[in-house]
Amino acid sequence: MITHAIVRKPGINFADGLTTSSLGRPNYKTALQQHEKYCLALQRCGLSLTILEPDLDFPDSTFVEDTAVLTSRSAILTNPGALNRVGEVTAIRPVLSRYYSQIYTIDEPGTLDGGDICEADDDYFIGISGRTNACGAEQLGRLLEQEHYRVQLLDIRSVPGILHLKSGLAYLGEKRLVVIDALADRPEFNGFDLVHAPPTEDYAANCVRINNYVLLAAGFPGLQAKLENAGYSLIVLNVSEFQKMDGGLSCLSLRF
Ligand code: CIR
Repeated sequence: MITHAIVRKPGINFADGLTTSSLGRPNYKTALQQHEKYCLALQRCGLSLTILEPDLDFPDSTFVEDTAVLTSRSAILTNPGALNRVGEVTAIRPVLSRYYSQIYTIDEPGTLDGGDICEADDDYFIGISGRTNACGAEQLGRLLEQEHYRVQLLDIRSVPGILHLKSGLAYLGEKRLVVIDALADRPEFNGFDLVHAPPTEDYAANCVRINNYVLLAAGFPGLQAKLENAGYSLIVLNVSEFQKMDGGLSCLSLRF
């Protein structure tokens, strides 16, 4: 059972963050409204929220997921792969220390973004991406193995169109993953049921199972129908302004 989430409101300079998308500049007011609805959805899933104020020093800091990896026993502070996001971690440490007595770090030359880490009960998939390097992935892998998780590294650097592993992968629980086609043949997923995101709906693969609900991005009817038919209770959210900044549903919170 997940009980808490940490979120950070987007700042007025949110649109100055990093992006590779060509969807245009996000509208700040709309982003704030979408963020508020996201927070309400987390509460509907039963979570109590720690809502952090905007941090104008870091326009991407609303994407809190990238700053830490949380297990049932420990918090692991990341070392983000984008230089202008590294400082975001400093502000997250005191927040996590309210909840975790054991805090580890990913250290240079290792880099790692939380968006590359997909937890699937006893398994962890770690993406090696443009942000997470092999050294960072191995550091995290060792920490997780100490906690008796099974760890698998996936090199996703040649997969077009995804920033992080979880841009194309989500765990639904009960040994079931949502995957984009470009990841569907990976042998690491043997033993899991795969729900394929329709080819034009890759963005929606970044959905989030929280307790009895699945959060899904609005505008992706194919994946929505598949998940509804499989019996999931969906909360469908418009996150268009975050998509413009290469972010999505999972990146907007740290859940534990
Ligand atoms: C970045 O490029 O770092 C941000 N604009 C988006 C981060 C999205 N995070 C995630 O998928 N976990």
